[in-house]
Amino acid sequence: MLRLHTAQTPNGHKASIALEELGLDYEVRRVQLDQGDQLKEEFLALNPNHKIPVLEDGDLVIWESGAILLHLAEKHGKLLPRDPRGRTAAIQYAFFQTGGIGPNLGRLGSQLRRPEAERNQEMVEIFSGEVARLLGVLDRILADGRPYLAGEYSIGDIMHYPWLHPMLALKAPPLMKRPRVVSWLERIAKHPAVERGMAIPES
Ligand SMILES: N[C@@H](CCC(=O)N[C@@H](CS)C(=O)NCC(=O)O)C(=O)O
Repeated sequence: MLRLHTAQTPNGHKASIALEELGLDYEVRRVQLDQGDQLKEEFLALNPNHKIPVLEDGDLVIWESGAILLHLAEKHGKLLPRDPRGRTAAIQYAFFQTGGIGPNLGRLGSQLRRPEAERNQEMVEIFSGEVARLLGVLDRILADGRPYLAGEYSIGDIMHYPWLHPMLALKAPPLMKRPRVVSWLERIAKHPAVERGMAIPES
């Protein structure tokens, strides 16, 4: 039995995209973050760090999106290249996302969602500068013409997509300046499982 505790957020979408890519049957438990469901004892028993996504796979409980995707990919023998170098590269890009685009775009987004007068302009500049720099790093990685970060489609790509999707949808200038990154995201978007994963949980 697979049960995904999730919400309509980029970190939640990483897990639902991976589950859809693998064609697995799973139950979805919607966590209402704005109502504090994640702080309730029942949820803290699953993840003391009070964050989605959480995956229950039988009696195994996994939190942290990277750990969830790695577990699923290893268990089902997909979304990780078979050759050891490619496999290591895919894991490297997954970790790169959790330490890079994730926290920086997350903190930038939380500043930009505030009314302008309440924003910390210094923070906005720091995080937007770092996001622009990380887009440049992705651009350099993709400069050799590889279709996906680790050569073939992997958890490294899935980890990035839901975070960069809003920038793609908004045609955000720092992203549009990086046509290779745009093409890579558009390539990922064409996977039917990505569209399905992005729609979970249904509202
Ligand atoms: N490093 C974690 C981050 C997860 C995360 O930040 N989840 C957010 C939603 S995108 C959350 O549940 N926040 C609720 C809270 O912090 O109370 C992961 O990759 O799974």
